[in-house]
Amino acid sequence: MSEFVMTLQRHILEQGRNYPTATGAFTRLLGDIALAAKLISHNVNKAGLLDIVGGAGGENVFGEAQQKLDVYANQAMIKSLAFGGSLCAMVSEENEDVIPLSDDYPTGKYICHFDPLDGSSNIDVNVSIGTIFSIYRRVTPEGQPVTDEDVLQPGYCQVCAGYVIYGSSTMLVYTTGAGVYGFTLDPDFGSFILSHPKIRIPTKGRIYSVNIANFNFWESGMQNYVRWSLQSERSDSRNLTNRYIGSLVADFHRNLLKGGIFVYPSDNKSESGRDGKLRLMYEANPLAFIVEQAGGSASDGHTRIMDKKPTSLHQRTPLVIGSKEDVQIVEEFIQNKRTS
Ligand code: AHM
Ligand code: MG
Repeated sequence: MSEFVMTLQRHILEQGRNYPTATGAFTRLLGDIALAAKLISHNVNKAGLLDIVGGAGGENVFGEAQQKLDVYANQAMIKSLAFGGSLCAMVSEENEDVIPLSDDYPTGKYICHFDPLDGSSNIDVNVSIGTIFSIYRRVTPEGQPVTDEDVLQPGYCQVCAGYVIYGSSTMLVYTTGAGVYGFTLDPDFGSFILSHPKIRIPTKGRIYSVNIANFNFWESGMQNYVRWSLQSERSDSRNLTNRYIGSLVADFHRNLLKGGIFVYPSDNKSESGRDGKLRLMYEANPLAFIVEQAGGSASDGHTRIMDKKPTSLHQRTPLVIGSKEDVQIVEEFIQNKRTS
């Protein structure tokens, strides 16, 4: 064996060597996230078998307590992260407020925002779903209660972001600002093994991912973009192809590896549609950090996602994310700088 296998744990430790004053808290935190990912992956994989999809409550055929998978995933994240001593706050898409940490355990300087199981409409039909996470360092003094200043930091303050995709295999992809690395869970060893080092997204791609059923609710700029993408004779002579799973992590992951763009723009379907559908803190910011580290970009059509100053935990944002040149094209259409 010329090279020893690179597990996620070894990778985090090696990256930590660049920070001689590191306390190990961050390494522990990522280890806790990996543990939650394994628990969730295990349950996602036996979802049909154990009849744990569907409503929470009751027992399955084996007499085990049933839990909806998204409830389970949220609990798995909370319980895995709560006691490691690295965090001073946790924020979940599934909880309205900041999740309190028990006084019985030590706390640390990090804050973790997460969407425990994104793409929940796909749970019951065996389509890839994912967990997304984002880590910040607190800005107020340690030992004090956390404030909005700590939990509502802009995306450019993230120290780490990642996602886990529960697909044909389970993968964890993360960045700490020094490139993007993907690890595949080896079910035999129970370890995440480095399978995708230094992921780079092509500067332009062929794939565009949008929910075309919302066409009539979009602003004219977005409609013009899709009309343009349907033309066979475009000036860039690329044959575009549409791929939309409706599971953000899966759509994003495919486009990250193959090149392309995912757009969930603002719409006038409802009052809140103006802000799009996806959440700034749990979905847009972490994926924006990853895509930028891979050479792509992310915007709300006008502003870089990571420059947006959050005003509330569950704030929504329109999202244009993927290959750099493709994001630029969509921005030009959305800003009505071009119409064809
Ligand atoms: P969720 O957090 O309730 O699962 O919703 C987010 C999901 C994303 O995974 C996906 O990109 C989007 O909703 C799909 O929305 P739509 O069905 O409107 O196209
Ligand atoms: Mg979500």
